[in-house]
Amino acid sequence: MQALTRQLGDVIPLPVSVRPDPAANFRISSDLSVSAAPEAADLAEQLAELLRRVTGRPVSRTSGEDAGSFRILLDGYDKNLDQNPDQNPDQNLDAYDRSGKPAEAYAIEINPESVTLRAGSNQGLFAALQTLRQLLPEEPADEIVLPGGRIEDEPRFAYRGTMLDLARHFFGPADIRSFIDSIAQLKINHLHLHLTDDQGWRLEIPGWPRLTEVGGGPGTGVDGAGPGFLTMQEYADLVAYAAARYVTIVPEIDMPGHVNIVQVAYPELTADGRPVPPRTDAEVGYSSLVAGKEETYAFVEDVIRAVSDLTPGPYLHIGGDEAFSTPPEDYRTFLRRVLPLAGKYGKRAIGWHEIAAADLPPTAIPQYWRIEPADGGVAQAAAAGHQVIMSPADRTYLDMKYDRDSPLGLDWAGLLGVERAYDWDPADRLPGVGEESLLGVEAPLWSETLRSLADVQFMAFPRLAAIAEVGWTPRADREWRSFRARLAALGPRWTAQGINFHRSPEIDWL
Ligand code: TNX
Repeated sequence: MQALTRQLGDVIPLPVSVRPDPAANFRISSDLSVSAAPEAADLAEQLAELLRRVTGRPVSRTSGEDAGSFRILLDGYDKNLDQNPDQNPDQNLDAYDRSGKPAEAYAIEINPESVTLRAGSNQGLFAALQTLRQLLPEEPADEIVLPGGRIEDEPRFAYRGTMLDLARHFFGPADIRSFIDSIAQLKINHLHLHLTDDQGWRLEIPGWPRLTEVGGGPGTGVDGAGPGFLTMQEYADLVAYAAARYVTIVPEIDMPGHVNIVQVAYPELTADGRPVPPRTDAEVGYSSLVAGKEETYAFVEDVIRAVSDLTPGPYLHIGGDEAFSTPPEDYRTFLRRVLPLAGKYGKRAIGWHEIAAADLPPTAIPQYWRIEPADGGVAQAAAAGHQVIMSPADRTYLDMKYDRDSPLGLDWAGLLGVERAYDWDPADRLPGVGEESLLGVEAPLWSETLRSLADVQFMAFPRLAAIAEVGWTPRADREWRSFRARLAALGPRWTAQGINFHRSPEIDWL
């Protein structure tokens, strides 16, 4: 009996092309070795480590690209990355390689002699490794047989993201690292950190110490239950940790609304210069920076410069949502001054889609988050050539309750079951915003009702697996029944990893 643990296509997100060859299964034997190009040494070590864990056997590293039973091949120009000053191999997060192929494209070939991972970049090899991980058993096993055949794969969208709200409840570096580990396995490649809001400020900024002394201190967060902040060093370490897993951190500083804690810490930034009391309720739309005050822009520029300096990734999210207490003309004035600052410090601005009401620099990216079936501002931005990120709350908001019985979460966008998170398409969500306008999809997780990493996991999994497939797999290949069956098999893997996923009754968990 062959202990075939998985079929070749039992992977989330579903690969573009899966060609099984049942005559070519690979049986893991005692002499296991991994060979790789020197430029892919990190990946080789990760693979060796994974194999040691699931086989309980020693795994040797051999030199020479195609000498091992597991082979890692870097094809093409990428071998010369080191000679290219504008591409750092540790941070190779560009969406496309020079041949126009997505940088995450990869192939896996499994035959009786060997298992080969092949890609044009380390980023692609990392994606291949995540696929292979799902073809291996989740727990150590004596006999392991990998299904024979060939997978060829590449993403539909360059941007596949999720978001953690550190402002309503702070999650520390260990929790964030754990979350990064889980999302990277689903080929989610962007983590947006909502670092500031009315209830808290979670990133140290030079020259503005009270932001975190006050804004990260005791009693901050919703119900005062989520204190804490990241030092600059902790943030930089997290960015590096994410980059090593090909996850780009997208920092958000929310403005001009959602700034109550800023004005608690620095009353000179209120309209009349008078102090305001801290707030720990979950109301929105009552606070605003003052568009007509020069102090505002000195503050904002200091923050944007500091965050940009700490962030190697291309994006800076400036919020822009729910500025209900900012007069519309002030809102436009504010963004006319602030959006170009992202560019000044080398970043591409993302903003919640309300920013479409302002004059946008050509590279600015509106992120659609509402539940309405159409949005004139976003359609106009798309027509003007802007890329858009899709996060419609009724399909992607991981803080919505799964069903009426969900112990956590909100329901203003409706209940969001797993099928509902899966069964939609970003390219026909908004009229005038088609495939060619989409940078990708993101599933935000707001933390008003969350108190722990276990809560984060409960809300994110399994729905984030659905969004991961929506963002990666070609539309025509996606099918709920197939996804549902593959998802059932992820359950034991999450259990083995200690992930507190929601055992949704929509899935026949294994
Ligand atoms: C709306 S989504 C908000 C957040 C809340 C969230 C709760 C968005 C851009 N703004 O301030 O946390 O709803 O679901």
